[in-house]
This record gives sequence, C-alpha cells and structure tokens, in this order.
Amino acid sequence: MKNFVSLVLIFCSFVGFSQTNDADYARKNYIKKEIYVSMRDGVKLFTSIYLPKDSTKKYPILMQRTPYSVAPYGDGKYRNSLGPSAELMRDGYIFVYQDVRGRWMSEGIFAEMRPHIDEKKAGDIDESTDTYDTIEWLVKSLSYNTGKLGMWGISYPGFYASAGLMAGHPALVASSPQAPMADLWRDDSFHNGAFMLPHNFGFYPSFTNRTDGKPTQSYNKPFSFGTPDGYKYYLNLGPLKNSLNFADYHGKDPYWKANLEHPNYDEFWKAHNILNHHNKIKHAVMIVGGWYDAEDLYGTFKTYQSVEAKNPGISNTFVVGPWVHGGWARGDGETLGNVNFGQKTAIYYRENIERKFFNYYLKGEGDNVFAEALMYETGTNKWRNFTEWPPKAAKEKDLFLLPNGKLSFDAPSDKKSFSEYISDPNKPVPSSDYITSGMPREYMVDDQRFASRRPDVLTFQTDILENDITLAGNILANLKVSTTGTDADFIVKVIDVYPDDAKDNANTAKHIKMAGYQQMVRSEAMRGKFRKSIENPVPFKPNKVEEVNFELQDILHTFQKGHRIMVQVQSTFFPIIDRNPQKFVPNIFFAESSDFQSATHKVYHEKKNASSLKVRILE
Ligand code: PG9
Repeated sequence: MKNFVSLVLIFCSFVGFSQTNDADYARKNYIKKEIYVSMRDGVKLFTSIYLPKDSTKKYPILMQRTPYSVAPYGDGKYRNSLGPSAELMRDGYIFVYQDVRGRWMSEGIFAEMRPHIDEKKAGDIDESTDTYDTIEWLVKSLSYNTGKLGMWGISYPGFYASAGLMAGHPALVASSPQAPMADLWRDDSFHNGAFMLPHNFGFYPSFTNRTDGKPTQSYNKPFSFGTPDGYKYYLNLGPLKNSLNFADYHGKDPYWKANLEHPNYDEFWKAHNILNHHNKIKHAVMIVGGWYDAEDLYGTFKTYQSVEAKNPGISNTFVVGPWVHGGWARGDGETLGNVNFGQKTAIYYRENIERKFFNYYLKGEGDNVFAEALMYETGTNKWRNFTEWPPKAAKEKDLFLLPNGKLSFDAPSDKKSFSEYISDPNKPVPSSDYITSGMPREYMVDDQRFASRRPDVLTFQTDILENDITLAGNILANLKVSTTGTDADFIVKVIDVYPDDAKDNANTAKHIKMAGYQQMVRSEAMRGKFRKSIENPVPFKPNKVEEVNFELQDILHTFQKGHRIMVQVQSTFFPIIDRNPQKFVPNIFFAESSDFQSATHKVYHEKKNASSLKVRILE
C-alpha cells in the first residue's frame, strides 16, 4: 500500500500539483494589495501588488505593465505564479502588475502601442511617464522595498517594458523586454505588407476595446469560427472587407479596422514604432526571444539592435533560444512540433539566465558575467556565447537558385533560364498540411514535404552537404521575378532537409517520419507591390523582370553534414498570409472577389538575372 501511495504522490507532483505548489506558495508567502496609482495627469492606474509576508527583510520590486488584465481581481484572489518564473517568485521580490492606461480596471483612454514623445511638453504623457510615475509611487509608498525596481514583459507587455526603458527613474535598474512588439506593421500585423490573417483575426475579438473609458472586468466572448478548418473559413470569407459586415466582433473592433484601413506603412504605423526612441537608457537591459516566434520576431531582433546602437556603454544582453512566442517562460523548451532540441532549454534559461540577471542587478547577488549574446544553435543543439550579434565572424555569401531545382554557392551561367509556376489565389498553397483555425506555432518548424510536391511551389536544394554549414544572422532574399499579373506575393522558405535515414524523435507525430524531413528553419513573405517602397506601393508591369528584395529574420542554425539546404519560393501561404489578388488594387482588404486571379510567375536563375539568398556563414 505504501508503494502505491508514494507512486500516486510522485504522479501528482509530476502532472500538475507543481502548478498547485506555485499557486500554493504564492498564497502562503505573499499578501496581495490592489490600489490605484495616480499619474501626473490625474488618471489612476489599477495596480496589483504582491508583498512577501516576511516583512523583516527588504525586497526589490519586479513590475509588469500589461494591456491583458492583471486578473484575478479581488484581494483574496491570487495569480497561479508570480513574476517571470516560479524560481524568481521563491527568491523573494515585491511583484507588481498594472493595467495600463485605458485597459481593464485602469482609468483613461487606451492607445495601441501608445506613441512615445521624445521632447515632452508640460502635460504630455506616454508609457514612459506612466512607468516613471508608477515607480515613483511604489518606491516611496511600499514599506519594505529596497528602492530598486526591474521590469519584464513578453509580447505586448514586452512593448511596455520597451517603452518603459526611457522612463529615466533612478530606481529602474534592470529591464527585460521579451519578444517585444516594436513596429506593429512589421511585427504582428504585416510582414513586408503581407497581412498575418489568422493571427490578427483571432486576436482582436479578445482584445476588447472599452468604449466608455470606465474601468471594467468584462471582455468579449471568444469568436466562434464554426469550423476548425481555417483554410476553408478564410477562403469562404473572401475579401477581408466582408468581416466589417459582422454585427459584432470585427464589425465593431477599431483595432481590427485600423489594420484594414492602413495597408501601407503610413504615419499611423510610424507613430507606433518604438524603435526610433530607444535613447538615454541608463540601466541594464536583457532582450529575450525565440527563433520560432511567429509574432514578434522583428521586434525581438530590432529592439536589441536599437538599444545597442543608441546606448553604448550600458549592459544590453541578448538571449535567443529554440522557442515559440513566450516559450522560454513556460514548459521545458526541449521540443517543438516534430523537432527535438536535445535539452530543456527553457528551464536552463529561467534558472541560469533570467534569474541571474534580476538577482544580480536587483539584489547584488552573483556576478555580472553575462554573454553579450547567448544564442542556442539549432541543428547541433548547443548554447553559444557571442561578443556581438550578429557575429562579425560570419561571412556573407550568396546562395544561388539554379536550373533544375539546384541550389549552390556557384552563380548561374545560363544566358536564359527561369522557373515558372501558376499561382491561383483561389486555390492557395496551404501554410500547414493539417486542419487548424489559427496560426499554429509549430508552422515555423513543420515538415514542408507537402509543399515541395506542389506545382505552385518552386523547390531548390543543395547536394548532400559534405560538411556542416552554420548560418548566423539574417538572410537577404534577392529575387529576379516577372509576373503576368500586376501584383504578387513572394514567400521564401529556408529548409533543413534531413537525411533519408534520420531517426524519429520521441515527439515525432505518428504520421510523420523524420527520414527526409524538410524542417522549416525560416520563412518570410514580401508583398510585391511594396518592393520599391513600403509607403507607396506600385504595380508590376506584366512580364517585366523586376527585383524583389527582402530580409528574413536572423537564425543560428547548422545544416549538418548529410543534410541539404533547401529553398522554396511560392506566392501563397494560406491562411497564415492573406491572399494577394495578383491584380494591383489600392487596398487589398477592399478588393472584389473578381479581382482575385491566377497569374504565372517566373523566378529567374540566369547570368543577367540571378536570384539568390545572401546568407552569413560562420566557419
Ligand atoms: N504580439 C501579440 C499580438 C499583438 C497585437 C496583435 C496580435 C498579437 C501579443 O501581444 O500577444
């Protein structure tokens, strides 16, 4: 009987009582206070404070500001865990969560990614002033705080940590914007003008907008698709203007509408871009992100670069692991979809990186030995330290698309040579080969064999590699194309082709074989009308050879000996990317169904018109 009981206890502790342990620990060791903090303009922000019960010591403060609610509301109701990790909760901090201006229980009017004001006049407010005013109140009002405060946040909360970098309060000594939104047009909304359809369509109904400015705990009920099949749902929906006819949800949502009303990179989007404002930062910063972050990959890399460039001399470190959006903050980080990364990368990060960062800068514990860039190299599955990112040692080289589906570092020699495909937006290339209504986070490592067998996907691959090839940094696609239409999208995918004797992982799906697996490593879309300018789109001249150049975000991946490097080029990736009618219209969201037409696209691989990917190779 005793053995049975111990087995049950082990099972319980494994399957989830650890979660109860965290919630239990929070309730046992912290008292919760809910207060309104007045900002300089009198608006009061709802702030939830968890104070350690042991008041014999002093504690630094860790704060998150969020548009996603600091629920549960009510003094007696506790979060399941406090702070960036359960490890830090147990290290003892004062944890503060705040509904940002205009959201949930806070007063005021919300502004999406509220524009930062560099030269403030009397009365001006932005997220940096709300951060300053909150910090000032906290350090002056909380009895046993050490006068040091750190900030963290993932995604939208990552934006508030990023906007708070410029608060300039002396108590703010450590910030960690994680997968921070930086420039909405290039992060969550669009990728080079191509719209991230299910990501936004599914997000905005829950991002409820208060119309009366009054504090509220109410929210929209989740949107019901009526089918798990997003490909079918969005194809049937047709031009996205049709969503504005919904009696509720998208028909009423100002944030959804803003996307539809601003397809180009105009002043509306520029105002949201926080990257132009990362200056006069005087404290330690740690940017964190995931190679497989489908939401804010741009914000992750550009925020690190922006802080680094404008604030020489501060400690600005960068950590990127094999994680999805926010994947470092939960789970163990060992697998994603069918791919295995060989170790519990997220646990390692929480216990040895994030915990060390905050405990050093907020408590003076440990040492300040931090890698400038601690990056997880996928393919070989190992952590690597770099003194800069991207590594200067990585040398640029052109990987050329060649006839007959070849990919090589040798330039094309043919006088006339191209590959062509018919792209039909009414029968688009699926972005996943399984049924889903959302943007499945696994898409960024999924098997691409379903695509490489389609006539409307061009596939190029190297010979079997005789040596490992490590790519470190961004990738620049330089395509020479023509189309029979007057607009077109080009999606480029960089793929790691496993050998035909590769073994399955413990997490390989039943219907998948890792032998010959074509793992997505990085993909990016470019809406062709923006090829010359993201502010002023222009049509293609039918059948005229034109350049389409765009960046694929950074990777650190080793294509191992025995593998191949593969590049796919296609013009639909549905429904993750909305459909291009392939006929130039001023605003695709307001196109007519009849505008969506097939077109034949050519990708050139000839001497005069070489198409290539500029990669950075780390020897
Ligand atoms: N980055 C996420 C998001 C923001 C805006 C639109 C859609 C998604 C997020 O904050 O979760």
